[in-house]
Amino acid sequence: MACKRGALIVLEGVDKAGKTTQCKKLVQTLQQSGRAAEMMRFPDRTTTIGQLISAYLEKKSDLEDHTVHLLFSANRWELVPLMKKKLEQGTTLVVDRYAFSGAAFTSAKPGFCLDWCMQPDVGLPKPDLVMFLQLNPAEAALRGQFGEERYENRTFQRTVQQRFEELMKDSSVNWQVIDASQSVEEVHRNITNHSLNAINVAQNQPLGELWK
Ligand code: DGP
Repeated sequence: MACKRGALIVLEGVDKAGKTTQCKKLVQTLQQSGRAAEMMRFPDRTTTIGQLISAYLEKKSDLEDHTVHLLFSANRWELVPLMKKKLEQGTTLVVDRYAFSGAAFTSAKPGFCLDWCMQPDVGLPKPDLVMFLQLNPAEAALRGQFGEERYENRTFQRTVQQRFEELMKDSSVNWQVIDASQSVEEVHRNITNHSLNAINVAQNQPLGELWK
């Protein structure tokens, strides 16, 4: 019998929502329960394209806005063969940010519409589940100052949040909103429940294509 495919699970949210912590905990819990699971993150700063993006985010270089948008997308596409291979082998992928961050962050810049921003990512592997870690700006502020990287300021993040809300209206994507103001353990329990469901459903379904 062919091995059942893994699920593609994405965590999204504005900065400070706790995505990275929750991705790591989810992978650990899945592994401890005997399931094959690995974490990925976008941007993946280790590739050649990722290094260009990293320098841009650290403000060590300036790149034209359309250009950097396409680089972020290219960084996801270059990992697609590896993602598909792992999923086919039965490994569940827990991904810290994906095309939704791509569309939300660039479309928060003046002169960009959401539709244009989504186009380069059309056809990427479609997540079986996208969890949006919801945290209002006041709660995010309590979690400390933003760092020094590009995009890390409150006004920009508020616009990003609005763009995510637009994206969540798309019912072709399995969105789940998670209240990220709860304790780390409570958020983890919620995320684990949704993920176990998605893993069960994904086993019997082919991998889809995003925004198609
Ligand atoms: P992180 O490594 O998760 O801190 O993400 C780096 C920053 O880049 C964060 O502010 C969100 C932003 N970002 C992530 N993906 C994209 C993307 O595809 N396009 C744009 N413009 N920004 C992105």
